[in-house]
Parts: sequence; structure tokens; C-alpha cells
Amino acid sequence: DSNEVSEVENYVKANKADPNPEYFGKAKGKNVIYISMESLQSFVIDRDLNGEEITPFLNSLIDDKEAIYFDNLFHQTGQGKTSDAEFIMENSLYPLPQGAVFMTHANNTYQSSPAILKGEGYSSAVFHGNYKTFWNRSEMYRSMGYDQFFDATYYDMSKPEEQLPYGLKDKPFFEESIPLLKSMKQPFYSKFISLSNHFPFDRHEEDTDFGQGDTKDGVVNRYFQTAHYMDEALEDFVNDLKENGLYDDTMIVLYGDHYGISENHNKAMAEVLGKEEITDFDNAQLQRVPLLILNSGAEGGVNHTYSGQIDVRPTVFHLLGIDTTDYMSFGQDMLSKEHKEIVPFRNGDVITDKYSDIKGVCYNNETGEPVDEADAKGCDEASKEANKRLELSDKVVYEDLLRFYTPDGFKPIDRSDYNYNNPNP
Ligand code: GP9
Ligand code: MN
Repeated sequence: DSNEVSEVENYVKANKADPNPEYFGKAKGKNVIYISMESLQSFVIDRDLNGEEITPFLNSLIDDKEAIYFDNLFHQTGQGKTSDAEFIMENSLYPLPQGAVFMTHANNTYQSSPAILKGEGYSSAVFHGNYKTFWNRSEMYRSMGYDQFFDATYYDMSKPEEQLPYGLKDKPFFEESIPLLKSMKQPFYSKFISLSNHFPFDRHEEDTDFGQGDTKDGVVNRYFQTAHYMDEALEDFVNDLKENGLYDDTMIVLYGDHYGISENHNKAMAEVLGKEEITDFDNAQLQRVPLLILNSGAEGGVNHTYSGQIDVRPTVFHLLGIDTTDYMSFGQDMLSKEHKEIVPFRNGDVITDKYSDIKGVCYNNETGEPVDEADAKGCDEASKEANKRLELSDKVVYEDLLRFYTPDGFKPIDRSDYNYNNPNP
């Protein structure tokens, strides 16, 4: 009820990180493109395979300081995978400890990015080469206030060599998206969900000249190839945006959605990383996913802040010059001087800039070794804070608390105003 909302509101407002004036409003009025990079983990960034870069395009954006790159950002997804990442990024709420919030709480009241930006004059759309029912997306997007959902019915799904179990391969997907994107009213807020780099990372031998790894683990070997193919698709897409005059006025946010290589592949991963073994500590560190903000109007460079996907929305909104005071965001602007470096995970682990609390063991980040009992205070404090955040966020979702709260100036979304039936499938 409204008392519970007040508790959350007080917590969120007390923990808000004020915008950094150096960045605030730098991207004001620009179009926004989010790109969900399927299963991309940060360890592939700047890594070579047989002397060739796995992700040369992303690397070039970082090396040439074209993008702001966050190299200590972690995914915070649970069982909802891609959909959990979407949920976190666009609501600045945590996904659930069990199940996928897209499936279980699609009818809640939300104050999601597309709805907030609607108030700033933005149109909105999602682009994805899979069908609209997957992850219950079409139901969730109605609650999020997305104007349009260009799902597989808008793409040419007739060529077997372009098809994967989860939909259309990335290159044709991005290519065919350009005319759809051009049809949108500007400024637009859009999200592109890639899928070529999806487990089991196969069927791309004919689509790129890039080879595979040579460990004994085919999943890990192929991952490099599909990640490289995605990188090529992203480069083509950015070039297409430039050729179509869409680049200059558009800020692009590229994010890895979740891990691709599970703990089942630790042996090959140890070989790839040149380690004896992958410990619990190492595995937690591998949950870093790349986040690049391209063309924000602010200077690019590498930012080492420890952060999570939850922090992206306030960061992006502040770049757009939007006052976030009234929104129930559990993240903090990563470019703010007040940003606290505590990263809660859905499994109860937590990582800070100094410590990692993994399966109840407190590690020193620098050494990767467990700390003495006496030094575990850093973990205990972070853990307490992380649990508080998760608990309050879960309350918002489980009890549908945003029903009782309307941010100043926000026009609530009526989900019956939205449907995504393709008129010409
Ligand atoms: C399917 C794509 C992949 O639509 O988002 O989903 P995932 O299995 O990664 O959640
Ligand atoms: Mn995914």
C-alpha cells in the first residue's frame, strides 16, 4: 500500500546520486538506441584469438575514445536471462530471485524508460528477430509503454541459412531494421535485441572469416566466432546509421545482457585466460559485461567504476538531461561523484571496488584470496546494503507498488492503449 511505497521512496531518494554537471544534458534531445549484445562478456574485449582481435569494432570504439566504456560493470540477471537484462536496464529495478519477471509480473504498473521518455516527446520501439510471445515480451512491452514492437513478422524469415533456433541472425536483422527505424518519428527511443551469439554458439562458419578457438571445448571455441560475427554486424549497423544520416543525432548504448559461458566450461576458460583453474572468485569476476555509450556528446574513455546494469538508466537519463529525482530507480548514475561502488547479484553475492563476497566467502579483489575474519567487515557492510536494495526492489515488483505512486509530471501508462499486431505479417 501507500505506506510501503513511502518506505521505498524514502530509501531511493536518500540513495540518489546527483548528476555530474560535466555530463548532465550532453545528449539532450538525441535519439537513443540500446543494443542488447547477446551473451557478450567483457573478457573478450581487447582479447586476441590466434593474433586477431575477437571484437575489433568494439575495441576501436574504446581505443579511439569514441565511447565511454565501463570495464567494471556486471550483469545482474537471474533466470529471465535476456529479458531480465531488459527489465533492469529500463526500470532500474532488480529482476526476481526466481523465475522471469517478464513472465510473472508483466501486468504490473511500471514507470519504464519508454514511458518516461514519451513525456519528453520521444516515440519508442523494440526490434527483435524472434516472435513477440517469446519471454512474454509483447505483454511486458505494453506495460512499459512501447509504441511499437518490430518482431520477427517484420523481417524476412524465409532463408534457412539466416535462421537460428531463436530467430534471425544479426547481420540480416540489423540490415532489415534500417528502413523500420527510419520510419520512426524523431526523437526516438529504441532497443535492438541481437541473438547470433547465443548458446550453443553454432551455425556461423559460413558467415564470417573468423576462426574458432582450439580448446577441447566446442562451446568456448565457437563463442569467439559468433562474438566476432556479432561485432561485424554491429560495425555494419553503425555504418548504415551513418549512411542514412541517423548517426549524428543518436546516442547508442551497447550492453552485454548476461554471461554466455557457464561454469560448466571452467576448464577451457582456465586455458583461455592462462590460469591454473577458475575459482569461485574468478567466476564472479567473469560476470562483467561490456557497456559502451557511444556518441553521448561527452568525452569518451574508460571508466573503472564498479557498477551494475541497474545503474545504466539513471546514467543515460542524466546524459539526456532528464531530472530523475522522482523516479523509483534502484541504480545510481555511474558518472556521478556520489556513485557507491556496491554491486548486488541476484544470487546473494556482492562485489565492491575492494571486496567480493562470493558464496559467503569474502575475497580481496586485488589478490583474489579470502581475507582474514577481521577484515571481512567490508563484505559484511556491502552485503547488508545489497540485501536491503534487493529486498525493497522485490517488494516493488511482488506487491506491484508503483500502482500507488506516480512521479511528478509522469503520465501513467494504460496498457490497453498498446498492441503489437503486425498489420501486414
Ligand atoms: C530470444 C533471445 C535470447 O528472444 O532474447 O534469449 P535468452 O535465452 O538469452 O534469454
Ligand atoms: Mn540473452
